Amino acid sequence: MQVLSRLIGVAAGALAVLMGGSAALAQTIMGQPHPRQLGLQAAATPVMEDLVTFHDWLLVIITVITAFVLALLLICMVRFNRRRNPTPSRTTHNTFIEVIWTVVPIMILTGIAIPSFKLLFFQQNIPPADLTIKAQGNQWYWSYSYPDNGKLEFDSRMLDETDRPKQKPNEPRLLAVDNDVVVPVNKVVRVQVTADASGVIHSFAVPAFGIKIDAVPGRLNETWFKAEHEGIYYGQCSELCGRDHAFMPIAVRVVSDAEFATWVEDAKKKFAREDSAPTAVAAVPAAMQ
Ligand SMILES: [Cu+2]
Repeated sequence: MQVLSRLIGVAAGALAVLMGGSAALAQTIMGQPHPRQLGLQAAATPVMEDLVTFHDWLLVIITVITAFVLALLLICMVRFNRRRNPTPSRTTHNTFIEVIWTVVPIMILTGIAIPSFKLLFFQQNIPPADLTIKAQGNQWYWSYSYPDNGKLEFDSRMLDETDRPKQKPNEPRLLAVDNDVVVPVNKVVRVQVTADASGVIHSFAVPAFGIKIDAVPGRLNETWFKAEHEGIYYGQCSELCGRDHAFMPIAVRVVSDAEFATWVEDAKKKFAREDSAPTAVAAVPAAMQ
């Protein structure tokens, strides 16, 4: 059933792209939820591709089991009800059936466990990274640093509905931020995740990348992604963390190597200037109306 709904979801997405008539729309649909979406967001990393495959595999198994149990129930209800079968059989024990109902579940569980463990190792073993970024959850915004690129640090706050239409009118409400995290395409990016030492637990999650990892004060968690398509990918804090939990989105902009190099140079100047200037304590973004 869900396979069907996934197909409908994909068809609806394709239709939206055709109606919009632009590749840009296809790209935006990739990294964010879209109207009438069913199923998962489109995969943008090898990990998410495997997650989707695994999800679909489980769906097949669940569907077969459910259909089989339903068929057995229906057969029992129709053929062995009191009216049609007034004198029930007293049969107990059937070695063949007992072996079957022991062996088949073992085979099913093995068929789930093998791809599941493979996927788990794929997610957990971080390959040699081309770039490391550090994401810190604060109350209630994310801040990012690029340890490979010197002192490059900045905050990323959600644009409220006063600023977003002016600054980023094409980006979605509640997901657009002032400063995106920028990463190069087709590069392994290691993400170190933590939270403000005096703060609370957050969770760094980007659905199209298949990553979700807790940001815990005083601990450094690690995950990785390798985005295979350029575009903007949105995520949200996925740990109930307090008042503005719903208003601390994550926006990752995946660009070409050349664009990334240019961005790093510009960002160094931009954020260095902001750092050196005497700054007032930035206001926590107000909750949306
Ligand atoms: Cu949070």
